[in-house]
Amino acid sequence: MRTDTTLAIRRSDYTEPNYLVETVELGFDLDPTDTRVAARLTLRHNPDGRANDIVLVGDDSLELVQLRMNGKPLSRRAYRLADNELRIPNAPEEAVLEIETALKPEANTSLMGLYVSNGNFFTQCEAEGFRKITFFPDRPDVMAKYKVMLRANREQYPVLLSNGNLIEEGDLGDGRHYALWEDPFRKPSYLFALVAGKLVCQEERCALADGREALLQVWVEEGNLDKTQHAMESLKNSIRWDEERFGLELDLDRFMIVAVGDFNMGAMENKGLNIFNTKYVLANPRIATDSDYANIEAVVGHEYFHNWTGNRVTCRDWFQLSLKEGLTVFRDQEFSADMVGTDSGRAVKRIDDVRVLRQAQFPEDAGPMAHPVRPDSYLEINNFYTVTIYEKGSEVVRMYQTLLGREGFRKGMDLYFERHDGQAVTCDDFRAAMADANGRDLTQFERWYSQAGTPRVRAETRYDDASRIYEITLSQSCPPTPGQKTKLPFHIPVKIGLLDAQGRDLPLVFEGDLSEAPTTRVLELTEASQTFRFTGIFGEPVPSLLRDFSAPVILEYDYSDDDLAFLMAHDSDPFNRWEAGQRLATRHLLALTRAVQESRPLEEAAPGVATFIESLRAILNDTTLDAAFREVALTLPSEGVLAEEMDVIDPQAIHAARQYLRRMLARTLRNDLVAACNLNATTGAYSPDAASAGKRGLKNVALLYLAELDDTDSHAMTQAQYDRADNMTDRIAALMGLVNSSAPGKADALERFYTEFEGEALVIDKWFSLQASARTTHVPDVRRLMKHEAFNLKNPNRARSLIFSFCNANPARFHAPDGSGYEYWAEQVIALNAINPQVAARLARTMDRWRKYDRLLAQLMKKALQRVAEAPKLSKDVLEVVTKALADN
Ligand code: B3K
Ligand code: ZN
Repeated sequence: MRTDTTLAIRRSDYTEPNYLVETVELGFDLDPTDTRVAARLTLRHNPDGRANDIVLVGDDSLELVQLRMNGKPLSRRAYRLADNELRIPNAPEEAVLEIETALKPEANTSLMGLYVSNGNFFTQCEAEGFRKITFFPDRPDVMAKYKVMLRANREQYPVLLSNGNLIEEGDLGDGRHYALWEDPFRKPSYLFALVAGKLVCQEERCALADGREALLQVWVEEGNLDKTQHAMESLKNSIRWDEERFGLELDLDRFMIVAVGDFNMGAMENKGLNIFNTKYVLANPRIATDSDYANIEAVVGHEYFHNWTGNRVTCRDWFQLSLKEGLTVFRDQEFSADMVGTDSGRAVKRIDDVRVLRQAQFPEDAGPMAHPVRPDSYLEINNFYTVTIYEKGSEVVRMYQTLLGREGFRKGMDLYFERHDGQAVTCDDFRAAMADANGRDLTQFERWYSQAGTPRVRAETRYDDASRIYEITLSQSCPPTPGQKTKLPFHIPVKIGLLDAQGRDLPLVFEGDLSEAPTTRVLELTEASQTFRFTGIFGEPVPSLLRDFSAPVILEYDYSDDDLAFLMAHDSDPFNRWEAGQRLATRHLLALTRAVQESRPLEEAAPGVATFIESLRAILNDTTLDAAFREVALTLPSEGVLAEEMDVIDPQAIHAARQYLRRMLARTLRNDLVAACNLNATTGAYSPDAASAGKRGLKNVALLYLAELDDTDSHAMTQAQYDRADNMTDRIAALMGLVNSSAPGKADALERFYTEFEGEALVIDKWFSLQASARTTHVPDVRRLMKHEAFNLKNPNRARSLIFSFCNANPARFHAPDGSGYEYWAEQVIALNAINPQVAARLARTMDRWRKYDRLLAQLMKKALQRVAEAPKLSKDVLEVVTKALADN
């Protein structure tokens, strides 16, 4: 098998570019089968660069039609073109290059570079897509000013968009027209974008804090203008929020969002011309759920916030990706939290974010693709747009705020922009700004960037009755990860509180420092082990540790069941209140899982479970708590999170145990659940605001518990909600209840749903996804759905809705003991590899944890991985993932 490690790009190999590009003029003659691109680049030798070689990169798919330097055609001997590199040796200090390339956008199924989606042109250049358009020093530390001329048939492509300001537009005769765009800001090539086609827009003028006015537009295909309002509101809220929270203003006169149905990721922050997956733009109550609304707000915010964190200050090289992504995720998380406003609303947002981290990033950190927030090497950079770079990266940024306080963090941000506006910089530069603005030594904090793996923090406590001293000893360790056997201690902020017997927070006085007595403190753990002493503690308290999840670690403490029930009922930190419930649930679920494995009766397997359900009853009925909080508190840890808690993963046993507990809960709390459904019915016109969404969320969690009973009452209730629903949130929840049951109306509901929404691609995605993750769906059913007329492997949303949902969100069926799920997976990875390597590589990641499964499953998984590894014409993307999965380390 190939292990092309020599192809790896290493962070330590970084060198400055030989040449800098001052200006880029691009002329596009757009045609789906033969697009011509004329590029005119002015280059200057970089004093810090090494040789006088101009080095440009261009993809295999590019045809080089013409190449001229300083007005003269370059002879074939004056440059070298090999392995995607165009090198002009001994070039002059200043050079004007004119490059003409020919491309075939319609044949481009990778959705990188210039491609066609539903007849319209779009680009995606991050990370290395610009090289599919022209030969260029396609690296983020080369920043230039762009002027872009677009020419195309007017009837087919009435709208022509690119970055920056529209300078001129007009007719070319012969049925064609043109538009000339100029971006006043220097930018790296990955932020270039163009859009051309039949599109319409909703637009608004928006007053900015400095008195200027900006034109905001949301562009969509005809027929979708009834679905753009929420994106527009989200954009305006984002603009206001960044002004208020960070003093950052929109620097353009015009800001555009364009929705496209074929897109590899969520969205892209191209300067002034954000391109979005339709999933994160289009919404109205008929087609979008509450979480769609929330996601749209978050992604619109995220891309907008990139305008400063990413675009104005960008990355020196792709190893620094988290510099912009971790920071921008942190910013979008804070934005969403501020938009909810209430303390408990903020906590629910925090809980949701931590759930994602645990569900996806912790396993990544424990698997073969584990990498530091600032990786050291890669084969294919697209494989590093990971939950580690994004979500763990955001946690790392959040820790600065926890350590420095909100104001200190803001000072650090201000200094970062003061120093680096217009530059391409590193994660070290960001850390230096935080340290210098606050006079803090953050040297050790660097290890969060360089060491992979999820640290474990073990807490031990001791109470001394005589001296009234309470001691907390924190010890940290971090498991080995590929290429990193041993780790040095991290700088970990551990936020804590202590609860007295009545559940009240105690003042926290450090031994020897009576100056302050707050009820929450951030302990800074920097050694392998440290002890913190609190004085004046009358009676042994219950510790509330890692409040608000103050660091991305696994916290271990020997809580008794009673302690956890107590925290569940009293902790003033809503995150830890939720966390206590999750710890208890996990404990019981793991006990039940073991009983399933050993064929012991489940009734006796988890003795404390009845008490736990009573604690949940109290929360369910506590109307002083937000509905959204009650919803998350009632949600059991997912099968994936439970799997990570086991030494050897047994998906069937986990599933059986979780189902058992869900049914038991439904039986025990039946009346309370029915009441919750009734009390939380929302009336009047649909609104996606947090309070209404919270009510629907609680009601639907309750409904889905009841649906577990699979009896005539629950069938009737679910069917009634399905029939009456006037919004997608309620409708899809009811459909899920029906599909996972034996309700007589289930087939009919599925069919009606399809017919009603046939024209709404995003809803049909939900229809596929819901079936793919239903427990009644087995491998043959997924294969059958693949043959459905609406299935299309080339559309990433559709592929994700069926294939990914089955492989990643239906563990009990995917891990069928006969290995049929794995065979299906291998076939799909291989098929996607030929179409879209990025999407294929994402799917390939499903097998990351194969070594953790029981021996029989692991062998079958390994076989499937080998089958993929040996497939012909494997992309670098897939090769990297499967090679790392199979490697011994
Ligand atoms: N920066 C883009 C991601 C581009 C992915 C390239 N494979 C989206 C975002 O994080 O905002
Ligand atoms: Zn981003």
